[in-house]
Amino acid sequence: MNVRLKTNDLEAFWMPFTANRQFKKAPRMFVAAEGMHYTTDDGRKVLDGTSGLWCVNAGHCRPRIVAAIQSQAAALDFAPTFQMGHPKVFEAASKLVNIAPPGFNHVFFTNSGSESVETALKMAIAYHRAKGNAAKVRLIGRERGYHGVNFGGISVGGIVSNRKMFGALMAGIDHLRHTHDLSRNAFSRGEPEHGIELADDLERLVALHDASTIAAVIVEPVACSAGVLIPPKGYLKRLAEICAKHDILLIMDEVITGFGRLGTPFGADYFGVSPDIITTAKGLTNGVIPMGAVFVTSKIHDAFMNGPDHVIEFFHGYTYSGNPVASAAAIATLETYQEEGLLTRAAELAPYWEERMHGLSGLPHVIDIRNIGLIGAIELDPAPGEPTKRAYARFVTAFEQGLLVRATGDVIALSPPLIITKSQIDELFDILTKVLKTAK
Ligand code: PXG
Repeated sequence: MNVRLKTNDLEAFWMPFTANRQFKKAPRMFVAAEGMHYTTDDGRKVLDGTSGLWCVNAGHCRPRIVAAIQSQAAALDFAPTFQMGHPKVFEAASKLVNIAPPGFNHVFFTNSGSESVETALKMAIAYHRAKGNAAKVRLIGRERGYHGVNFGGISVGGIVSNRKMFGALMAGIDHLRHTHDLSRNAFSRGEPEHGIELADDLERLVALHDASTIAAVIVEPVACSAGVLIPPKGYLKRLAEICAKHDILLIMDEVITGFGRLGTPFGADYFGVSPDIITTAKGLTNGVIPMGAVFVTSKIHDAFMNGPDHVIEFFHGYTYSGNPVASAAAIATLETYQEEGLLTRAAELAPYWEERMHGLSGLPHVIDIRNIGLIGAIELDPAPGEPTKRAYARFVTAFEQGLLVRATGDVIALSPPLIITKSQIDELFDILTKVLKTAK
């Protein structure tokens, strides 16, 4: 396939999270994809080292998912889920509950990770109000956290560039410190040894604000967007214990860790932690159709189900919550995951992945390597006075050499589709080694 666009044709699309002027001078285009590979507009194959944007967990253009979308679009394109229903959305929710951690019996549908986060934050505040604790309204996030780009998400989030241009944000928010500590944990394999005590930050915030004013804590099990920050051993368990002690809900934002990324269906399974709410999106439909899902325990759900039958219990929802085509895509995606054992496959690959990841140590400018499940990150020493440039240059060189990686800050992040083979892992690291050796 050869679809070349002229530079002038690129003006209309204001690209998200992109240096638009730089990109449009030298665009990089994909025109097709299959399995582990993209095809570029000049006909080159590029190995997908990032599952698109952490979402194509089963690999590209999977026939079962394609067929499900095609037939659903032809049979029932749209049906409201406000005071109406259609079978696929109930089937999708039931299938999700079947793979969810114990106790997560209910699912609320959204269209993205950002919307899942907003939904979860609203649920948490409304839950406490329904229980008669109307003062529990504060939300606690964490420095370097990423919870999407809407106002609630950037307020609890802790990535400065995502916040500083956008005003005063939500009131009543505070943040835990982040857990990244290269001085103690550089080149850790899996969960780092040091930093469990950072969970006690929550006790500090409770002492400051009082638990009677705090609704929820939201954290990513692994903070991927900020450069793959892996929680120290025992950290999440301790955080969950402190939440439970103070009747503070724990929201785990599993938009990336959901659907097999760590080698278990969810990060909550991996870390043995029981949150109250889990936010997801991305892998839910294999990235093909926008859809998100918020999983809640019966404790949360049932707290809403107590007024008269005719009254709407939760004044919240999106036109496309549980859209039929998205629901069909989710069902086919879950069937693909199950048939191929993809929700646990990363556990089998993780030891090999870890070996190859740490084989990159000693290459120029590499100051840390970290890995968990089928996620990896290489942190580079920033170029003097020009942070982010080094990782970006390696991302461009890798693309030219036939590998898609993600550059965030001075970190190169990897998260290939869960169908990757050992020989493709070799190919990925062979290209990356060359790139790290030669890029300027
Ligand atoms: N929560 C988490 C934990 C995420 O990682 C979102 C919410 C927002 O999802 P939506 O669907 O609204 O984008 C995310 C998204 C990257 C990268 O390369 C990460 C995300 C999105 C795009 C790029 O780190 N995470």
